Amino acid sequence: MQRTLFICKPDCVQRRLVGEVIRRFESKGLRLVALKLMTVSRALAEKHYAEHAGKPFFEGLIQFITATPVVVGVLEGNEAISVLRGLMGPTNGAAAPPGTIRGDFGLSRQNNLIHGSDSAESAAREIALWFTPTELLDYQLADEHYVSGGE
Ligand code: IDP
Repeated sequence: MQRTLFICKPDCVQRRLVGEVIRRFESKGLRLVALKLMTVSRALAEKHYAEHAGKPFFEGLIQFITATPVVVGVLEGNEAISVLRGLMGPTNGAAAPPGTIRGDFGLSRQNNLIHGSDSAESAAREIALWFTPTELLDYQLADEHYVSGGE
């Protein structure tokens, strides 16, 4: 079992696509272990995107992510990190394949609806950045055995 962080970015919230995006996570079999609606401070945004500091798109990205609320959450499941990345699609919405969130709903590189951790190290760092340990809930779903069990 892995945990991964996702963010429904401001464009996702503004376009009322949060329900559609979370529906895809649930349909796939991922389990929500944390979820909240919040406005992102500049300090948090800069920490979250620290690896991009200094890049030409960095300031625009910080402005974008702090402008209006986001929905941020943690998902758990078998290979949750790569499963979420697959559901998202590649960064540029214009190039993302149909069937992915970015491929189905956008044409932008920056306003690409969704963030998902890209490695186990990023997931651990990002979950600790956005959530306190008590906000991460431990529970089972009734269909877990059918969704993730077997070979
Ligand atoms: P990812 O979200 O697909 O993992 P990263 O390369 O980690 O992509 O970039 C983080 C975020 O920065 C992207 O999701 C996107 O919002 C923004 N971004 C990345 N590259 C560009 C760009 O060339 N122009 C504008 N924004 C960009």
